[in-house]
This record gives sequence, C-alpha cells and structure tokens, in this order.
Amino acid sequence: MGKALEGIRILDMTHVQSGPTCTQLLAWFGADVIKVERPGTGDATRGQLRDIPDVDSLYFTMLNGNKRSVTLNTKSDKGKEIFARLIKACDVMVENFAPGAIDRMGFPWEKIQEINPRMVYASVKGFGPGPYEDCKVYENVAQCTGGSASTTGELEGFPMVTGAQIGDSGTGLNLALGIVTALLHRERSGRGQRVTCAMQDGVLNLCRVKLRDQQRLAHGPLKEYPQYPHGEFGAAVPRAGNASGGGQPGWIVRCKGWETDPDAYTYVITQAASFHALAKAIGREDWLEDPEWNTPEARLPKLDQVFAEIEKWTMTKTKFEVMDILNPLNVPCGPILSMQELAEEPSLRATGTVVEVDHPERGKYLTVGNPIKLSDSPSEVGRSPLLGEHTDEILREVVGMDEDEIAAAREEGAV
Ligand code: CAO
Repeated sequence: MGKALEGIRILDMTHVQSGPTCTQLLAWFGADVIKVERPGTGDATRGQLRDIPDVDSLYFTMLNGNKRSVTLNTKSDKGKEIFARLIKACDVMVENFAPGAIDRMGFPWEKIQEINPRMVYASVKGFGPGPYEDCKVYENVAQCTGGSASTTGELEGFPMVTGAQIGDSGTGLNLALGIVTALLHRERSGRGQRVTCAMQDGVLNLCRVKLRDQQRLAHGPLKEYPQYPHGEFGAAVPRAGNASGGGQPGWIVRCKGWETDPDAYTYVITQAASFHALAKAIGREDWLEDPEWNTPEARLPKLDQVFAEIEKWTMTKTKFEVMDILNPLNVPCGPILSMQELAEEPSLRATGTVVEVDHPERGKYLTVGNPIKLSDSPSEVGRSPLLGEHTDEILREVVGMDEDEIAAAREEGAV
C-alpha cells in the first residue's frame, strides 16, 4: 500500500519551527519534501541549542525528519533560475520567512502562479493583515498576542506561557490542513491557490473557550473559576490556575511522593455522573446524603474544599495508583507525566508516537512521531538530512541539470 501523499512534491522554504512542523508532517505522509537551505549555514536551528559539538541539534533533527536537503542561494542569478525550475517541478511551496522575504527574493505570488499555475503556496506569518502584519514573530509572542498568556497562570500571578508550542507547531498543523485542502480543491479546479496562516489566529483558535468566557462575563461571574465566590472578576477573563476549561470542575492535586518528586501530581475531574463513586473512593460517603455537598450547584462555591478533601486521599497514593483506582469508577483523571516518563513509555513507542531514529553523525535520538494515524498508510519516521545531502540528486532528478551545469553552479556559489 502506497503512502497517502506519495507523488506530491513539496518545495520546503521553511525554517525554525512553525513551517518545518508542517512539512515534516507532510513528509511522514509520504510527500517528497525538498528542504531548500542557504549554502554554508542552512536552517539556523541546525546550530541552535546544540548538545553535541558540530552535530545538527535536536531542535533541527526533530523538526526535519524524512526530508531531503538541497543548498541553494536564492539571491544569486543562477540560484534564482534554479529556484524557478524547482517551482515549476513542485506541487506545493511552503515558507515561513519574515513578511515580504520571498517577494524580496523576486518571487511574489503572481510570479509563482505564472511559473506554475497548479502551485499551492503556503505561508506562516506572525499576524494576518492589520497593524502588526510586518512584525517578526516567535512562539511566545504568538502565545502572548493570541490570548493564551493572559488566560494562563496563577490567579494573582504573571501572565504565563505554556511549554506546548501552540503558536509554532499548532500553526504548522493548520498550515498542513490548508495545504491538503487546497490540493484536494486543485483536483477539481486545476489551479493552485494561496494558503496563509497567522500564528496569532492559530493561538486564538486554540483559546476559543476563553473567548466564550469573555462573553459569559457580561452575564455574571464565572462560577467554575476559582475566583468564585470570594474573589473579584474584572473586565477581562482572568487567569484560573489549573481549573478546568469545561463544564466539569477539575484541579491538580498532590500525590504520594510530592515532597521530592516535582511531578507527583494528578489531575482529577469531579464529573457529576461519577461523583458518587469518587466520594466513596476517598471516604466521604457522608457527602452523598448531605444537601450541602450532594449536588454540583451546592459544591460549586466550595470547590477548593472538595479538592482539598480529594487531595488528602491522593496524597496516600502514587499518581499511578490514583489512576488505577479512579479509572474503573469512570472518574476522569490523569497523572502528571514527566518528559522522562513519556520518553520511556512503552505504549508510545509501540504506536510510533515516540520513535528512535539513527543519524549518521549524532547516532540514535528520540523524536516525536506522527500523531495522526492512517490505517492504510502508516508513517515511517526517518532521520533529518545533513545540510545539502541531496543537492546533486535533486539538481539532477528534479531540476534536470547535467553534471557540468551542477559543477558550474557550485563554482559560482549558487548551490
Ligand atoms: N538563499 C538566500 N537567502 C535566503 C535563503 C536562501 N536559501 N533562505 C533565506 N534567505 C534570506 C531571506 O530571504 C531573508 O532575507 P531578507 O531579510 O534580505 O529578505 C533572510 O534570509 C532571513 O529571513 P528572516 O527575516 O525570515 O529570518 P530571521 O532569522 O531574521 O527571522 C523569524 C526569523 C522566524 C522571526 C521570521 O522568519 C518570521 O517572523 N517568520 C514568520 C513567523 C514564523 O514562522 N515564526 C515562527 C518561528 S519559530 O518560533
């Protein structure tokens, strides 16, 4: 059985994280992803946060698996000519340079369309059209401007960024969906189109429940927030610590070993339907007969006390014992898993969500595999390419250059 995107050729002009996550995903699905990099330096992340001297960083290797690398100076005359031939030979072009960079190379969208009317041209930028459209943006800027930071953190504390790269990898996912949608549309229309994703939009899309709460605020306090009933609500959605964003109250509680293990915690959700079982499990059957506790409405102003009681019980158990006891009772809960635990988890290895690959210079390393599983076209996660590893074969096979032309291009520094 072939790969789902076999036969789709992608001109990958991406760097850092947002764009590369998108093209890596498409490569896992079988697309031929040709990563274009500047001769000599390549993607800046090759050299960032290095753990081994002179070896491509994990930052780079974990974002660029299954791709081919060609070096090309797209600002030289010969480089521009080769670039135009690559545009002609590819189905999709993806880029996430600063606003206007591809235009400055001499390849505005109109020219790309002229060269290849079937081209799907996909871009990530920090912001959409508007006052900030020319700004350069990294992950945390997107989190701050997209509503995530203002709604994340301790109740009275600073705005907080999250470790999940929702601006970068989140927007990469959006872009990948835009690309396959445009490819599907091309089947019917015969024409490519532009796909643009702004990181601010992507973060806001993921913060939808907070925009929901902003509108609810106009009609009274947010009763599931820890500020209720004792604290004050201002004009904007406040930070809510670890409160659940949904209709069922939840919180993080300590488990056995928390004094020394920074991850000995679990999340517990007091879903109304299984509150009976939860109360029994923690030894508070008395709540079930008491009108002060036995309805969700009665508990709502006292959620801090509910979770304090739950915590007295969870502190006598490890986070995994809590999971083992509460899951059969249909009480939704989840241990706080450290990166060490996730890296070692056998079930994630078995499903290909965490994969070990071999690299000619670094040796074995772990990478996050494809989180999207297709039944007929499973992903094989491979290593990232060395800088320019495939330059000659791409110039020969994709661009159609002969050995003399390749040598001349190399001589003048175009590749
Ligand atoms: N040959 C010749 N020149 C090349 C080249 C190549 N193969 N590849 C890149 N370049 C040039 C670009 O044309 C650009 O030149 P100009 O500034 O003269 O137009 C230059 O390299 C650098 O591009 P850049 O401005 O994008 O790079 P930067 O490091 O200054 O900025 C970033 C990085 C990420 C802030 C910016 O690219 C950006 O805002 N991108 C959009 C948002 C985004 O994706 N952010 C996510 C980053 S991950 O956290």
